[in-house]
Amino acid sequence: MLKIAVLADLHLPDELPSMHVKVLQEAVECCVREKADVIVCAGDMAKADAFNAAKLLLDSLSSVPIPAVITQGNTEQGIPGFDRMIADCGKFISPEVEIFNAETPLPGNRSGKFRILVGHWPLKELPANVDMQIAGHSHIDRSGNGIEVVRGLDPDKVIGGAPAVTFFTVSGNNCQRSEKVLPGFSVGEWSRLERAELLGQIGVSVKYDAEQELDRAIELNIPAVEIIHTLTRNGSTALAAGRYQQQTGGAVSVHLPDISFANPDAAVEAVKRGVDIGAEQFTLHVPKATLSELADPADFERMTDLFCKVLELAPQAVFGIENMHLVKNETEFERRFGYTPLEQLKMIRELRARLPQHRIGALLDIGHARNNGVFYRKYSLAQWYDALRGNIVGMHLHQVTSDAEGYHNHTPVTGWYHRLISLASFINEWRNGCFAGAKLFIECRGGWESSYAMFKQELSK
Ligand SMILES: [Mn+2]
Repeated sequence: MLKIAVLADLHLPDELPSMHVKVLQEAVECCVREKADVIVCAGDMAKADAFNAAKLLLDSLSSVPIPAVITQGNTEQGIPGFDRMIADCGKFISPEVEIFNAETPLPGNRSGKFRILVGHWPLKELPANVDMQIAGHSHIDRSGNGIEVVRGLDPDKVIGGAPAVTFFTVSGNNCQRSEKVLPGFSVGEWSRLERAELLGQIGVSVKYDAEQELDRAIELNIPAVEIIHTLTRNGSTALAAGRYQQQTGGAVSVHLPDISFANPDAAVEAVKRGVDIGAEQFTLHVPKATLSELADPADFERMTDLFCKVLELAPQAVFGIENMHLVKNETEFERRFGYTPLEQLKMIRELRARLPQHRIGALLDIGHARNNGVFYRKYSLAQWYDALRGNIVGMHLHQVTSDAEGYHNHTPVTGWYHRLISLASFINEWRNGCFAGAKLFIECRGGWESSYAMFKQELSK
């Protein structure tokens, strides 16, 4: 009998420390605890260009007395010298089983042993001279026709369940598969009290019909609502917001319009209307200005002046400055400001320096952080949480979907571990206190009902 442990798709970044490093340690410990005979890495364990991460991976694996077979994923093909680093990890032979990575030529003649091929990409069809393929890449578990795909370990990408080590126990021609989920990534581990606490942070973004949506929020006793500023022009919104606050004790936030040099006063009237309807919190985007418009420190100061003019109108309120995402046709260099955690923090720090009595922080739009062009490769969700820790006053959440036309924001949230946003990393950071009670507003096109119902059901168990 032989027990094989499979690690895959961790996407370990070079910027250490991070949640992913902890996952690596726990995954390796899990292999030891479960008495694996061999560890198989099915690719994409380290991010592209992440040389230090690749070294850390190999160091962790060599710190335990278990042999390893490692194959290269698409990301590792970009790490200089990775192929040489794993040259000794091309195969594993036991009396019963032989395991080859995709880089090692398969011996032509069969030895009669159970033969496993480890590749990053799942094959369409199993070659005749192989009994089983182990693969990663798709971040979701799949099993059939001898091709075994594992969901892997990345808390930002894992689909269908929490990050897991997959085990195969081979005995003769029989192979049993099982998963060991890593601790810390599932609300099922939480106490009833913790689940209720998170549900108490989940609010909704009112975008269409303020009266109808606020009355529904009263019915469902939703603890917070964010109202888009255009709806506050209507007198009936003020009445409905009053009803909502009175009957639920919930918090009202207003999403303000963008401030830009072209439209410097856009948010002035909106914040006044927000104060009138009793808003405790406001969301403002980072400045709607290009990098070149803000390059000169004098221009950045001029923009900060415009923001201060708005913030001064509501000294009692909390202000969340929202990150934005790279949009079509924008390049890394010719784009607007505010697509990285550092830019979001820069704006927040400027404002705090100017208005020390105000409460100003980050409104982290998780969906925008995910759908962020080239920047997603640099700043995964776990890295956003890390960078903004201690500064988050609110969040927006929607799912991101992709098709032939590209990525789409503001689609409904249907579960914890879905494409393209997996909330395993969020679950982990929530317990670390990263979000410190900040409200999480569901912000979906077409309404929040189904997404809210999902969270309510999951967190009321
Ligand atoms: Mn948003």
